[in-house]
Amino acid sequence: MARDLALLGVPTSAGSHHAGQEKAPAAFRAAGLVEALAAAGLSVEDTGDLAVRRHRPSPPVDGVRALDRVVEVVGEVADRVAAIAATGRLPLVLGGDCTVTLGVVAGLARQGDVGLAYVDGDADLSTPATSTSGVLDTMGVTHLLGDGAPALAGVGPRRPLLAADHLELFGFDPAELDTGQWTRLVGHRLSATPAPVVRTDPAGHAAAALRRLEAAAGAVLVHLDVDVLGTDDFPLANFPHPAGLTLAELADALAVLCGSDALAGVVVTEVAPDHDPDGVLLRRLVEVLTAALAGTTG
Ligand SMILES: [Mn+2]
Repeated sequence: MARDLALLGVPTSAGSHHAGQEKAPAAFRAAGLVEALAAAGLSVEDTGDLAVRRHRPSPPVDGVRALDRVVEVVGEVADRVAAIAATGRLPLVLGGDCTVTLGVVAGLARQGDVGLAYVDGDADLSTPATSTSGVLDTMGVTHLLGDGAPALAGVGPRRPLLAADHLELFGFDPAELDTGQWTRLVGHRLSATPAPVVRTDPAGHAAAALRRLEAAAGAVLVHLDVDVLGTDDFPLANFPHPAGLTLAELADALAVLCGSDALAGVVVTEVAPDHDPDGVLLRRLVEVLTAALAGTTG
């Protein structure tokens, strides 16, 4: 699989509950991501990082916190991703919190049609009107679907950024969704494969989700929020998800998703390096990512 990757770091925790995720791009590099990709035979250019945006406590306005900062970083991500994609390379984007994915989708959408495999411990279907936290990284899918704060839902070349059939929710913990989130999931007729279902056949369910995305869209972006992993075994994420997938289950699913001929990019979010001071977990994640991108899993 000859692939040219362009790595972009987005060190932001502006859209999160607290600081820490802004350290993730540097931690990925320290864990040897670039060298591992190259050793696996992939061509990779490290295009560097955007400016650091560390979380600042701020009161909610119209139900959301830090909207201006998040809109700013999302716009910068969109510009950089569009520039990478225009050169024919695959963006490998290292967040940062989950709002980074809005910018990746917006950037790829400038090039054409894109579908999204949303591998995440949550459905991120909170809304400004119903959220008790006002934290924007709990509302990413809401904004992708054109709802929520207009400044964020409108960051891309079209609104909604994604039609409902261009989205696959994959690996979320069903216990994390409140009745409002379930109602929006069903109301949009979203395709959803929660963690207990993924676990029965990770590769098979990933293949089914991929087939649906490839049929609906010309290109497929893979979003990986590491909180899809069970945090009792693999406590790398910002927010704990005890009922998440094992790393082996994720590896099987990710290999299928990243094996798509329509793969248009990968974005990894919510890594909290402070939870992994020796980099042990991150090095294991780097192995999984590298194998998935190089097609060498199993
Ligand atoms: Mn998320």
